[in-house]
Parts: sequence; C-alpha cells; structure tokens
Amino acid sequence: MLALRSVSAAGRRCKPTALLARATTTRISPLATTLPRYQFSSIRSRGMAQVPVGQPTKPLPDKRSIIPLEHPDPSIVLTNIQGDVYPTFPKKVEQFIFFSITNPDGFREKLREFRKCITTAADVVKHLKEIEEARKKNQGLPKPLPKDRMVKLTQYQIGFSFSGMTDLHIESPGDPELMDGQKKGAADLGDEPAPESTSAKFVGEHWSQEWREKKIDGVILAASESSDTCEEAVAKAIGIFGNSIKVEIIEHGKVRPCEEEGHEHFGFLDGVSQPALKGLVKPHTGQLECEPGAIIMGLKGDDDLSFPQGRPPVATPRTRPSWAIGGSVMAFRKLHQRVPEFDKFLEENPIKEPGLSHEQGVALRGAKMVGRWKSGVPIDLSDKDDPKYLDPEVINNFHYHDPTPGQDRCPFSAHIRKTAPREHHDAPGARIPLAPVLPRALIMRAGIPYGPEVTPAEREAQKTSEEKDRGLLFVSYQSHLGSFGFSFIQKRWANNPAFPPLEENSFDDGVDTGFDPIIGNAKGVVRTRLASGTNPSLSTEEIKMEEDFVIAKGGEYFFIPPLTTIDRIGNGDKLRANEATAPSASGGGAPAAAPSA
Ligand code: N7H
Repeated sequence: MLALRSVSAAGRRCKPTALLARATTTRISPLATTLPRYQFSSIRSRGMAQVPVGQPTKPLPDKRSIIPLEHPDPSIVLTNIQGDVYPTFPKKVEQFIFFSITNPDGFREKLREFRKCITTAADVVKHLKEIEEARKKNQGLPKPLPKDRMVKLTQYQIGFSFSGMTDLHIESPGDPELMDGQKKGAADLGDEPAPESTSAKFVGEHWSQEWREKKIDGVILAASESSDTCEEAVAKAIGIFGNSIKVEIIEHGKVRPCEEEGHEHFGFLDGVSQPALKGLVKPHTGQLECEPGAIIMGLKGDDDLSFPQGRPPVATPRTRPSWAIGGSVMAFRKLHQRVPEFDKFLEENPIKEPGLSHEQGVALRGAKMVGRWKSGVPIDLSDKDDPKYLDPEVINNFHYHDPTPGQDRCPFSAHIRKTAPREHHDAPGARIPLAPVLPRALIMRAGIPYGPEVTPAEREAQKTSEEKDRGLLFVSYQSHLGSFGFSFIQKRWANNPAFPPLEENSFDDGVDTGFDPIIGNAKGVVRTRLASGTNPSLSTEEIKMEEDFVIAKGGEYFFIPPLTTIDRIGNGDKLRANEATAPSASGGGAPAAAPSA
C-alpha cells in the first residue's frame, strides 16, 4: 500500500488519485521561489497545518486571519452569538442542510432540544485555542495525522429564511432583502440571463432546478474536521428534528486535497482577508478593521449612512427589535466555477512583456484579475510571487496607495480591489465619499469549496464536463445585505463597470474600470464583460470575457438568531418587528440562559 502512495513536493502524502487530480489542476506559479511547503500552508486551516518530517520544528506563526482577543469587549455576549457568524467555524468538511418546516409546533419542540447543540461564538473561541495547542503538539508529525491527533469538531448553526420566519411568526429584523428572499432578487444580482427589460421577472435559467423549485425555510450548518464526524453530525441533527422538517437540499463542502487545501477551485488561496471586529479580534498589521455592528445586529456600528448634499455623510444607528440583537444575516450562494474555461482564458490572454515567459504571463494575468497570486501574495505588494509576503503581518498590509493611488500594481477591476477598495479611505478626488462606506462594507466570509477536482479529460477539452459540478459554497455574514453587505458589494461594485469612477480622479485613463472579472455579472442575455487595467504596461487595454467563469446555481438569505431568540422561537413567542426596539449601540443581548454543548 505504501508503495502506491507518493510523497508530494511538500513531503505530505497524498493518495495517487488525489495527486493525479492535483497534477492536472495545480500550477505553482513559475515566479514562485522554492521554499519549505509549510509556509504555503492554508490560512483557512486555522492552525491545523502540519510540518513534514525532517522540517525544522521552530513554532509556526499563527496564520489565522481571525485571532480572537484574550480579553474581548465584555459588553459583547459571545455565548449569545452563533459561532459561524463570528469567529467562523474552523473546518475541513461542512454540510448545509436546507429544510422546509412541515409542522411548526413539532419544529419548535425539536428546536428546544437542538438548541443545546448550537455552537456559540464562545465555543468557537475555545475550539481555536484547542486547535492551536494541537498544532504545536503535532508539529513534525507526518500527514495525514492519525484521528486521535486531530481536534474533533462537531459544530452547528441554524438560521431561517423569510418563509421559515413567517411559519415561526418572526417579523422583519430590519433587512428588506432578507425578507424578499434571494430568488426574488436574483435578476438584480445579475444571475438572471433574461433581457434587462424583463429583469424584474425571475426565470432562473442558470439556477439549478432544485434551487428554483424547493421551498427553503431554514438551514442547519454542520462543520467538522473530517467527513466521518460531519456525517455523524448531520445524521444527529436530522434525527433530532425528525418529521417536523423535510430535508430539501443538502450541499456538501470540503476543502481541496493536499497542497490545494485552503485554495478555491481556480487555485487561489482563500480566506486571507477577513475584517478584524473591534473589541473582539486582535488585528494583524494592515488588516481591515470595522465595528462589530457591520456584521452583528445591534452592536456598535450597526448603522445606516445618508449623504446630505454638500455635507459629510451622516451615520444613524439602525433601530432593531431587541430579539435581533446579537443576530446576523447569512448570504448563501452556490457558485459554480468553470475552471477549465478560466484556465483557457488565461492561456489565451497571457500578459506579454519582454523577459516574461508564456507561463509567467499566464500567471500574471490571473494575479491581476484577482489581485493576489495563487499563493495569496498581494500583487499590490509584489509583482513576483514572493513568499516573504505570506507573513501574516505582511499579507494584508497594503492600501493600493504606494507609491501612487493608480493601478500600476493592482487594477481597479481586480476582484479584491472591487470588493474591498481599501485605498478609498482617503483617495484624493474620489467622487463617492468611500471613506465612511468601506468599514461598513466589510463582510465576514465563511465559504468552502464543493465538487471534484478537474479531471484530465476536462483539462484536455478545456471545458467543464456536464456531469461535473464544482465551485464555492459562498457564505457571508453582515448586519444588512443592501447597506453595505453582500448584495451591495455584488450589485454596486462587482457588477458595476463604472465603479470605482475614474473620470474625476487624477488617475483617469479614459476607460471604465469594468467588471469584477471573477464574480461580476453583466445582466441580460449577453454576458460579455470588459475589464481594464490588467495589463501593467497598457492600462487602457481591456480584456473581453465572453462567458462567465462563476455562475450562481442558487442560494438564499437567512436570519441567524442569537441564542436567547432561539429560546423564544422554541417557546412559540411571536417576534414583532416593533418589539422593545433598541437603537444599535453595544452588547450582544442577554447572556444565553444555558451554556451550549
Ligand atoms: Fe471573493 N477567487 O478565488 O478569485 N475572493 N471570491 N467574493 N472576496 C477573495 O482575501 C473568489 C466572492 C470578496 O479584503 C480572494 O480571502 C471566488 C463573492 C471579498 O482584500 C480570492 C469566488 C463576494 C474579499 C477570492 C468569490 C466576494 C474576497 C483573496 C466565487 C462578495 C476580500 C483571498 C467563486 C460579493 C477582499 C482572500 C479584501 C477575497 C476569489 C466570491 C468578496 C482568491 C473564486 C460572491 C470582500
């Protein structure tokens, strides 16, 4: 058996099949210098990275993007907040159980039982510590680790869509798009290939049949360190709810194999930039910071902005019903990725510069479209895939300013610059006063890849096989979808070729920024998208993308209640929108009555 296994470049063992798949999908950037593999280990793996035998045993730096403070703001009640909202579940495997409620009274009774299983923010903080301890102890051991060396993780979260909220007598916590549901808003998100004129009507040609047709009232997340633990967790949750629910769809997420762990299917390291919530997270150098209310309802910073003419923007705290405080809105999107087609596009559009090989030109074009090299190195910091920029105190320490606020290094259209335009904190001449918007437009991302690796046949054909579905189960948390959470970012920034507006800026070069090349959607039947700025020596050059590389197959928005509100739902209380309203200020609501398991 051992003879059949191979040792990867990293010294980590992979089964031959996994290696074969990786060999056909992984392109280590030709610009990458040789370095011990562990330095590339996943940030998302949250400390579960291991060092190959024979490597130095110097303690690894803690690469997690979210490091909870030892002494968090005591007014924020971590036992009352569900744990994937903050600090987000550490995981290698995750299943999303989408269900309809068949019997609301029976469901309430079962919810009282399930409540004990819900993993709170306080629990996740503990898990992260345990994982960090285990990581230190396991340093130097070969992979895969024996089961008894892994921290066993059974983590649950529950949330409700608008239709589920209606069944359970929960009124609006104050987010119109949550109450409309994602299907209704899909045309506006650009998922809809119908002509603009009919964009109000949802046809849903791109959405899968099940996502178009099923009634989704709620979601249970089960996240673990292994498939076995996750399967057990799913069986237990479904067993608890019994016939009070009907399981409509289960989506299966899993980190990619071997060196690709932590990387999404196009090959880029994911989970690198997360907001540091003030009072909860110890920020790394340069990490974007925001008030916790940008993610969690009712906390400081859960506010709206208005832009009175000729005057600075005004922030007004949102008024939330008391039962919403400590809750959040989850945006779930099943995003299919057309990996061979994306790679074909790069192959056919390499950046051509003297001294750059074809392969280097291909890698550079990809990095310019995303804003980071596949390793995670930001192109704003380095035009080479240089691992020294992977240091957690360096990897997010950039603001697109240096040396000028132009796009010589990172295109305005790059995915990470479109979705988090860091420089607009103080960009001279910026038409939209983005400085107050950006810290409110930070989302907590907690997605996981799904589907198989690209096969040799697909790679050969440069086309995704009809039987293969792979992509990202995208999850984000925010206190408000439209201002300024997921749907704001998707619609107003990624899908908007005129964002950021260049014409009034000193770096005007006469063309629109264009679409986000990764997730930007051209609404309508014609999906062709242009993006400028990806050629460093010709910023007016526009790349033309005839087809989408990322296609939304479905999704929904969910209210993720605080634990005290789960208790009230279980008890059959009617939760009114105008109940004991409280302006958002601080605190995570009352402590949960019972500690969670
Ligand atoms: Fe994106 N990708 O692989 O290209 N994303 N994303 N994303 N994304 C990021 O910082 C990707 C999607 C954001 O603070 C990285 O984790 C893919 C949606 C934001 O600098 C990479 C898909 C939305 C950031 C990717 C996808 C966003 C971000 C860099 C879909 C919101 C942080 C690594 C299949 C509407 C930006 C990292 C910052 C980062 C990719 C979806 C938003 C590599 C493949 C739908 C805010």
